[in-house]
Parts: sequence; C-alpha cells; structure tokens
Amino acid sequence: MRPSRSSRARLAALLTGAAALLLTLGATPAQAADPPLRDLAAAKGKVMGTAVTGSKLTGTYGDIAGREFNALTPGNAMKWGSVEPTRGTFNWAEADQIVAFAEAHGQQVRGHTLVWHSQNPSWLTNGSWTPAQLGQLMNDHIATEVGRYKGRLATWDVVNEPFNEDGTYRQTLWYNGLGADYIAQALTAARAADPSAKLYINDYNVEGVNAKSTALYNLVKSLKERGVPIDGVGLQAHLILGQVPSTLQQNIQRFADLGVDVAITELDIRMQLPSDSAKLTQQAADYKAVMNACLAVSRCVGVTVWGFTDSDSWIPSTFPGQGAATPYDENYAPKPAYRAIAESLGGGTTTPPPMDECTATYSVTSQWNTGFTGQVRIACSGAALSSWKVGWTYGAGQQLTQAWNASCTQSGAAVTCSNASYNATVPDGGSVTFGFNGSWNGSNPVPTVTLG
Ligand code: 9MR
Repeated sequence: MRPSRSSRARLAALLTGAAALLLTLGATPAQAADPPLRDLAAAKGKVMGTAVTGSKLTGTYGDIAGREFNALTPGNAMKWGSVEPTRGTFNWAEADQIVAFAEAHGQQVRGHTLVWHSQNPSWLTNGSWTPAQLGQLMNDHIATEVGRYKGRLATWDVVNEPFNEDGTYRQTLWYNGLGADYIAQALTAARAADPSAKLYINDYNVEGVNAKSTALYNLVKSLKERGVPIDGVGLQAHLILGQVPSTLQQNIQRFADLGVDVAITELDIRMQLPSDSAKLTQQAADYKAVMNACLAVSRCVGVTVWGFTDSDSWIPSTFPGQGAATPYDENYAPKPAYRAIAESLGGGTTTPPPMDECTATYSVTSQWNTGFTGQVRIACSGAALSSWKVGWTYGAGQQLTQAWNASCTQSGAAVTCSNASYNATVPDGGSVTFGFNGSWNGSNPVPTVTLG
C-alpha cells in the first residue's frame, strides 16, 4: 500500500530528524576533538609514549603529557649521574616524581637507562677500578635502581648504545673493563632485580638494515641462544627530515622474528631552522612512516617521542641551527606531525583541542519530531573560570523552552546562558555541563557557541 500524503510527509520529517540526529551524534559538536593519542594507540594495543622532564610536569606541559600519552620515559632523571651524583648519595626526587605522575595518569614507565657510556657520575668515570670492582659497581647499581621501582616499571633500557657505527663494540668504561659480556651480566642482574620488567637493549642509527643494526641483531640472536634474559630492542630513531630509512619495517620485522619485542624509543625528526609549511608537511609524512612501520609489525609495541614539544627537545643545543623535531611547537600548538600520528592510529579527523583555554561544546543529546534536548559542556585545560556566559545563534528557527543548571534567555535567534550560583567555577582540568529543551522544525543544525 502506498503511504498517504500525510504519512509520507511525516516520514520525510522523521527522516530529516534522524539525519540531523545522526549528524549531531556522529560528528558531535563544532569544537569536538579526536580522542587523545593514548586512546587511539591503546585501541590498537600499542604504546604511545613521550620522554619527559620532571620539573615541567605542571600546567600545559603536564596536561598534554597526561592526556596524550600512555607511557613516559624520564629523559634524564634515571641516568646514573642523576641518581647517584656522589658515591652512596642518591637523589631519586625527579625519578620518583615522574613515576608517581605516570601512576596517577595510568601510564607505563620506561626506565632509562642503566648501563651507558654517557651521563655517568664523575666519581665513576674518573675512578680506577679492577674488573671485579667494576662488575660489582654495575651489579649494585642495577640492583639498587631496578629494585627501587620493582613491579612498577613496564620496561628498562638496560644497556644503551653499545655499538659503533661499523658494528664493532663501542669502547666504553664497561666494555674496556668487563668485555662484551657486560651486556649479558647487566641483563641478568636486571632480571634478578625485577622479574616483571621487560628488558631492552637500546641504540641509535639501528632503525634501518645496516652494519650497526646487524651487529645488534647478531648480539640479540646470541643472547637468546645463550638463554640470557632479553625481551626487546629499542630503536631510538633520532631521524633527519626526509630520511626515514626505507628498510625500517623490514628491520623491525627481523628483530621480531628473533622472538623479541621492538620499540621505537626516542623518535624525533629534526630539520634546518626555520621551519616552514613544506618542511612541516614532510615531517608529518616522516612521522607517519615511522608509525606505520611499527603498526605493521605486531611485536612492535609502540612509539615514544623524545620530548613532545619543541620547547623540551635536545636537538637545538646539540645540532645548532636545527630543531622543530617534535609533534608540538614551543607554544604547545600541535603541528602537522601530531595530526599524522593521530591519523596513523586511526584518528586525526578533527582539530585537536586548543590548549590553555576553556571551550564550550554544544551537542544534541536526544531529538524527536518537534523537540530536542541539548547540552553545553564548558571545559578548561590550562585555564580556569570563576563565572561563565555562553551564547549562540540558532540558524533554523529553534526555540529554547526550558534550561537547567544555567539561566538562559532567547531573543529572536540569539540565546545567552550564564552560570547558576552553584556552578560558576570551572577549574583547570574540570568541566561544567548544563542542559536545555527546545523545539525545532525542518532541521536542527548545531550552532557555533561562544564563551564570553
Ligand atoms: O634528552 C637527553 C638530553 O637532555 C641530554 O642532554 C643528553 C645527554 O647525552 O641525553 C639526551 O637523551 C639521550 C638519551 O638518553 C639516549 N639517546 C640519545 C638521547 C639524545 O642525546
């Protein structure tokens, strides 16, 4: 039976209403943002981490570190020179602070790093030690530091940067004193100190297939054959614009095929300053290429950036004239690289949330043939409000009929709502929501809300 004229009209109205509802629910409001990187990564079973500086974990820096990442690596706080500057005198303050921050934000911690040739205390590097004393010092250091955080750290970079570019062993305090087997000893000591932590060897310029990565590959293979505890390989990935190795995925895969995990541990992509849009676009493509290589290999557990903001990056001081290597600029604005990371993780479809401000977001929560219920959420990050007022202009003749948790007035198409006495304050990191009912006819588009 053909539907009657009036029922066809009703059906059309219903369909229009349903379309509007889908639109408002699907694309939520004008200022909606993608999920943070950590949620996108978690949905894919991956780690999205950042190196951090403990003293900076407040304000906007802390907000972003907590919101966007599901893993933290202390950039310097856990290095031997930081934790034991004088023999027997320990300073755990920054390391403890970062671990506490991570635990409060549901984040993993990657311990970095136990046995390295750099950033050691001068009492250690200037001492003269017999092999037995050196072995004891190394074992004690590992037992103390790994033991302190036992059960709380997901991962340790046990040995850092053991190879030269040609694949020979780097001549270090450890290699010269103990021979190449210092690596096996360190791993064994770390396993004893925290059996639940994943133990890694970490190095740079080992991202592609080359002499250095092949030496690392052969080392890991022989450690596995000997039954030495080794769980993973860290590819630091301090890269240069436009130079992501074409063999990155193949290299990750060959380590995975040895039966170890792989992590990109210190990703940054530096460029000659000043940056411009062409360089930032290339950088975004490079970040995406690294993400995609990791995502393509199931044993690649994830990617950590070596600082998330250009204001907290080692590049400018080490490579004068270069920089802009991270996904956020110095003012915490996300760069194209941020979007590229989000896209590789299946997000990146909307504008990232502006930081250091409060935003108002309008959404329709339910809708029927002539009426609807909506809400506005006012959220602050890096800022706070002691009172608020929002306004919008209806574009399709909608009319408010009732509001709660705010005082609203409508004059013509213009709506103004201000706080109730009990919800005037929106703290940094907090939000307030108020609701309303309205009527609509024909269509019910979401208006742009201004917060004044
Ligand atoms: O980011 C670290 C920087 O603040 C230090 O000055 C520097 C000293 O070498 O170490 C940086 O981190 C390094 C990391 O620990 C190991 N891989 C290379 C990183 C960049 O130098």
